[in-house]
Amino acid sequence: EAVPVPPRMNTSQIGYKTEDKKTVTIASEKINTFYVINAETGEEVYQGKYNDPIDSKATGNILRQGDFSEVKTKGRYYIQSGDYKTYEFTIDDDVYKDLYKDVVKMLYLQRCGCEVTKEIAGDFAHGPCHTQVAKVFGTDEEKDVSGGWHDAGDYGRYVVAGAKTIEDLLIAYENGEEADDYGIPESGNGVPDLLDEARYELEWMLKMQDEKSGGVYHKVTGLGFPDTVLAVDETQELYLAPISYAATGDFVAVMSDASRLYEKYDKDFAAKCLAAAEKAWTYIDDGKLEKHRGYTNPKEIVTGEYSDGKISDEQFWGAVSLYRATKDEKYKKAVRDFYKENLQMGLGWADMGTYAFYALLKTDPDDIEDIVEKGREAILMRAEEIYQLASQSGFNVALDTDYPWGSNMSVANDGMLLMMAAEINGSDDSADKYMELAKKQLDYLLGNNALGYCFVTGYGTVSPIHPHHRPSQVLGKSMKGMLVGGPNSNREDTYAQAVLKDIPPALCYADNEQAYSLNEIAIYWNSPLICLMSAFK
Ligand code: G3I
Ligand code: 9MR
Ligand code: ZN
Repeated sequence: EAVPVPPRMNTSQIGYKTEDKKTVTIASEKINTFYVINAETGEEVYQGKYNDPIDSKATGNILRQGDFSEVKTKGRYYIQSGDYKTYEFTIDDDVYKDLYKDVVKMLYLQRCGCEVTKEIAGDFAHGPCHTQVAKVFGTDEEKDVSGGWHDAGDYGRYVVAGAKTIEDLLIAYENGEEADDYGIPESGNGVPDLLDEARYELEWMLKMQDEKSGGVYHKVTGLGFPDTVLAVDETQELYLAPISYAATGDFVAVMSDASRLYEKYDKDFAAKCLAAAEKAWTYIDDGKLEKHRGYTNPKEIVTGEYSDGKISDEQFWGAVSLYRATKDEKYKKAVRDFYKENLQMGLGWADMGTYAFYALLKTDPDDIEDIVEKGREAILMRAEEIYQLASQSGFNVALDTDYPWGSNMSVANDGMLLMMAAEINGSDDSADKYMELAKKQLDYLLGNNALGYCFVTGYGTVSPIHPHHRPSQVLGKSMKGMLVGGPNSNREDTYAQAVLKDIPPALCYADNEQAYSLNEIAIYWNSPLICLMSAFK
């Protein structure tokens, strides 16, 4: 099978707001000049020169970037250089409105255990799915854990993945995203939609806690991945996989945050979240830290493992968030006790250190100034690292030649980190530079990348139409508003291995429904995109 040749010139396929920084990338060593053309009139509105060539190992090409930020007049455009041109894009201040709404609504469409209505979901509507009780693996005990979001292209519900997703929504909310009109059933109820949507997952997560020990089950899935069927047709027996320290630490963190943020809207719910967090904390703070291990699948369960050998970051995040919510001295002490020099930084489902430090920076620092300072340094150091790597990439991203599974999440997460750095920085000129670069992470995801894909389904000129997403596969058309995983240079499915043998890292992608290591979708890939877009929409 031939791999399609990507276009040589790329911009965001959605477009830019009038005042945005705007860049185009061309794969060409020789061409020096580009022309911005009004697509309606054919008129040339701007002429610019490309920057110095970049020898891009990730793409196997020489790349050059051109800046056309000066074009600020609303309209429809494309850019031309010699025989090459970009897809058309728009310059307008409401250019992200519909896209953002669908990217948020995607989470509603992933809801499990309730009716997803025809009115909102169209052909992706369904009745309550996965309502059967689950067996606690290895016992005869049964438990109701209905609700939550389907994780991804499969129908598993995983706590660590859910926790990242929730946290991204809560961060966006705390930074001012309070809209209540995205078209979910709760829209217009006086509670911001991001909080309503996050609560759907929080309510499920509360059920995932073992009341006795306070520990939290790692996930609920069948023993194996479902066939390619609709959610209501996955009727295999569901199992609660063993309690894990990662899930429990994450649970403490998001429940603590929920207790702070829902207080204003629903005191009872806030109190319930705090009680659950404190109970879960007792499971972690058991005086036997040296015995804590990461989760691994029992051999009978082969669904997503979300294994993570390093759990000190989850536990530290729990301590920090509980302290932030309660201001209680005993949790401040826990912050110190659970702090480690080599905590895993990150905003992933496995590496939560950055969430922890970001939260810590918003907490009363008395007596823990040294740890707070370490957090600030770590975030700013990473921002500077992203900045350096991005300047050598040709597409303004920090991916080098290692494109991991879900590389689009890495890009969106980097955007989030740059926003955090801009916020905590203190000196304003680097705040501007970090915000500009954060915005460029969005431009990459929307088309300014080596593949010439807008990686959100249903948007842009060329976007995935065959995602690994069971409902889309069964219905034979893609659900809208989903961010796919994107290029993965490790080629971790048989399709990728067969088709992408000699392809450079940044181009290891195919819009094929079998290629789950490239073209799956996930709630926690949409969520950093939501958080990122909330600052620029
Ligand atoms: O940790 C290494 C890192 O050291 C190395 O630099 C990098 C190289 O690119 O790879 C890193 O490991 C990868 C890991 O994700 C962390 O990024 C593994 O190769 C990769 O196999 C692993 O992929 C995960 C995948 O499940 C397989 O376990 C994805 O992150 C994760 O998003 C994905 O999640 C699945 C669920 O299991 C099931 N539901 C769907 C969901 C989305 O695909
Ligand atoms: O559909 C599954 C997807 O959600 C996972 O990310 C992926 C990797 O764990 O596995 C997918 O399921 C496939 C399974 O691993 C192998 N047999 C085919 C399944 C569907 O393509
Ligand atoms: Zn379901």
